[in-house]
Amino acid sequence: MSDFVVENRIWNRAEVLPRKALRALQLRRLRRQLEQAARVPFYRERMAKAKLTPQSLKSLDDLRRLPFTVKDDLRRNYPLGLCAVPRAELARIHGSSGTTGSSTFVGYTRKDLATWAELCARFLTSGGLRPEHTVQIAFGYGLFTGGFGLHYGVERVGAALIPAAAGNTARQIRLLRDLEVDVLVCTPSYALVIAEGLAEAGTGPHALHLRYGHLGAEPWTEDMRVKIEQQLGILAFNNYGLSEVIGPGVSGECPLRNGMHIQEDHFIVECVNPETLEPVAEGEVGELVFTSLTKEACPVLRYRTRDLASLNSEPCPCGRTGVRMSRVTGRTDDMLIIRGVNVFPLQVEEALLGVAGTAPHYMIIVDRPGNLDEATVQVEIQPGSFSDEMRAMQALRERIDRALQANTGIRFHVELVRPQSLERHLGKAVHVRDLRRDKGLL
Ligand code: DLL
Repeated sequence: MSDFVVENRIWNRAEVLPRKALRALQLRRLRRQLEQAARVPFYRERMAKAKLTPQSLKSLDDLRRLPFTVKDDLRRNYPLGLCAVPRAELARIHGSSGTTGSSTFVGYTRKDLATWAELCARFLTSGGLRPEHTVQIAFGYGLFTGGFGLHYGVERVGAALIPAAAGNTARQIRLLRDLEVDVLVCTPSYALVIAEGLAEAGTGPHALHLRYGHLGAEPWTEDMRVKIEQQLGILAFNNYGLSEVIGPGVSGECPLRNGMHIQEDHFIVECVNPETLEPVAEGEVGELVFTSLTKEACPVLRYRTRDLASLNSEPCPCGRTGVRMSRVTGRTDDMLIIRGVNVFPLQVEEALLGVAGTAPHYMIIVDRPGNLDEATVQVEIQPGSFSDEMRAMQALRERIDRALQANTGIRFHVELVRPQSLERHLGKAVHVRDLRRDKGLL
C-alpha cells in the first residue's frame, strides 16, 4: 500500500531541484537579495560593519557573518523603515498579529505578491488541492496574512474560492454543506469550532463533501489533527509562515505529512540555540531563523522567528528536496516559567488530548498569590463525559492531573468546566492568562 495519503502532485519543478543545484541557486539569489537589502540603511550599515558585500559573498556560510534581525528591529523602523523600494512600488501592506507587543507592517510589490501566490499554490497542491475543487477560506481577511495569502494561492491553482472569512460558524457550515466545499482553510482551532457546530446541528461529517483541510497560523498537535480529521471527515495538512518573512507559504506538508518542506529556493533556514545563538545539531529543537532570497519590498536577513522546531534534511520519498521542519513545539516567548520549571502550552494540550473524555478546549491560568506560583488548567469535558456523579468526575480529574504532571513536571489545579463554557476563537486561539504579568510580577 502506498504511504501517500493523496496523489503526489508537484506544482513546480523547483520543489524537487537536486540539493546541489538548490544550494547554487540559493547562493546566486542571496547575492541579489543582499543587493536589494543594501538599499535599506539598516541592512546597509550591518553589511558594512561585517565587511560583507554581494560580490564578496563566496558561500552560503558567509551569511552567518551578519547579525540576526529581531522583531524589535522592525519596531524601531516602524512603520516601513525596512522597505527596500520606493513607496510607489508597493502593491499591498499587511500587518503582523501584534499578539506580543505593538504590531509591525510588511510591504509587498506586485512581484512579491506573485511569488507569495506561487508559494501557497505549491503547498496547497501538495496537500491535494486540484483546480476542480471548491475551497472555503475561513481565515480573517485583513491585515493578517492568512486570508489574502491563501486566497491568491487558491486562485493560482485555479480552484473555485469562497472567501467566507472567519466567524459566523452557522453560516460556515451552511456554505460548506450547500456549496459542496472540498477544502477548508482556517486555523486548527477554528476547524474544531466548526466541527463542534456541526455536531451541535445534529449532523456529522457525512453531511459535508469536505476532503481536505489546510490548517496553520498557530501551534497544534498530532492528537488535535486526529480529532479534527475524525470530526470533519477530512485529511488535515499543516502549513507554516509568518508575516515578517512573507506570510503563509514558508513551508507546508507533502502527502507524507511527516514535517513541512521549507521552500528553500525562496528562503534560507537556520536553526539555532536561542540562548547561545549557535546552530543546533540536525534533529534538535532550536529557534528557526529565516533569510528571504527573492523579496523586493521587505527583504529580511537572518530573522529570528522565536518559533521552536527541529529540521530534518533526510531525503523525503515525495521527491521534494526542501528540508523539513517539525511542528512548531512552542515559541521562545510563550514559554511559561512556573516555579522555576519551563512549560510550553502545547505540552499541556498534548497531555489533555491524551485523556479520554476531555475536549481540546482549555485555558492555563498562572498566578502568584504569595511567594509561590500557582497554575490552574481549566479544561472542558466532552458533552457525553459530563456526569453528575462526583466519583466519576473525581476520577477524570485525577487522570488529567497525572497526565499533566507526567508531561510538564509540575502540578496544576485541574478545574473541569462544562462543555462550551470556554471562549471560542475565530483566529488564533488564546490558551494562557498570566496574572503575574498583569500584576507586574514578571
Ligand atoms: O500566522 C501566517 C500564516 C497564515 C501561516 C495562515 C499559516 C497559515 P503571523 O500572524 O505573522 O503569520 O504569525 C506568525 O504564527 O511565528 C508561528 O508562531 C505561528 N504559526 C504560523 N503557522 C504555524 C503552524 C501567520 N503551522 C506566527 N504551526 C509564527 C505553528 C504557526 N505555529
